Amino acid sequence: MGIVNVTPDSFSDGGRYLDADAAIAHGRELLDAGADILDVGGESTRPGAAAVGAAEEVARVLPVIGALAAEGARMSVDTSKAEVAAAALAAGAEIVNDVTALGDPEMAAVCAGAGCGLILMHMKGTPRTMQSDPRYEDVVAEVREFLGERLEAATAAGVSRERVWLDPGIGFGKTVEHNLELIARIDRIADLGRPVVVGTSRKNFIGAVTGREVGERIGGSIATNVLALAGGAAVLRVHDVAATVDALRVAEPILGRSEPLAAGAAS
Ligand code: PMM
Repeated sequence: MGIVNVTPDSFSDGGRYLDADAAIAHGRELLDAGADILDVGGESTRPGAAAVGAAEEVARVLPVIGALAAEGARMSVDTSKAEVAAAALAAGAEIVNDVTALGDPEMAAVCAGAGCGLILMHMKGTPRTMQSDPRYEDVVAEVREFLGERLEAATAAGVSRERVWLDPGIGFGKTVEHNLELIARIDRIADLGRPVVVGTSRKNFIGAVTGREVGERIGGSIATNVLALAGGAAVLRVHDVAATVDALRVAEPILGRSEPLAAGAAS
């Protein structure tokens, strides 16, 4: 899954693709580099980020989704707002990537009605507050329990279980140690029985471990993605698609996996 952030302030690529044409061109590049899905987002969720209104978010993502859908791209929309999700689905997105796991009470109905894929992610707190001293008794158990509970909430609200993917939310209300532990135990999330999405790309914990600036975290990002794959992750959300695809091409046969990573719809 290649990341297309149409935002002024995302932590690693904020401002670069705010212009629709630049974002569309970037999306094409990621597809050429081997991405199966583009994750298009109009609101930054980096620690401390300010919220964006629905109208502004729609104005950012819709031209990008519309243009890339016309070219046959498979896309998720990275939004926590039902209104934005509905507009993006109408414009051709097939998956809703909701980092609040149905925080908007209308979101499940939108997804159930559209029959789209739905990514439910764990976050402790909100982007504004989440990195101020997050604590868990047992981070893997707590994230697993939350995701299992949100999966049940989604299905109770009419979303087909087969359309849901789960994401431990690396970097969302977690210390460096929490993130490393979650990546080490992806198998515990995968055993909930749904495909697992993992997003580690260029995140701060990689900087904390390597001492590298955001643009120099590709090696650390690839290490986490290969290990997440080995642990049973199905979808890897990344900025550096070409290098990650190379790494996975080598890792997959070693792990005895020959299927493309994210083949078919959210199933
Ligand atoms: N991370 C970010 C944004 N959206 N969605 C999912 N499902 N999982 C993630 O880990 C995730 C996400 C923040 O990263 P960015 O600012 O590079 O987009």
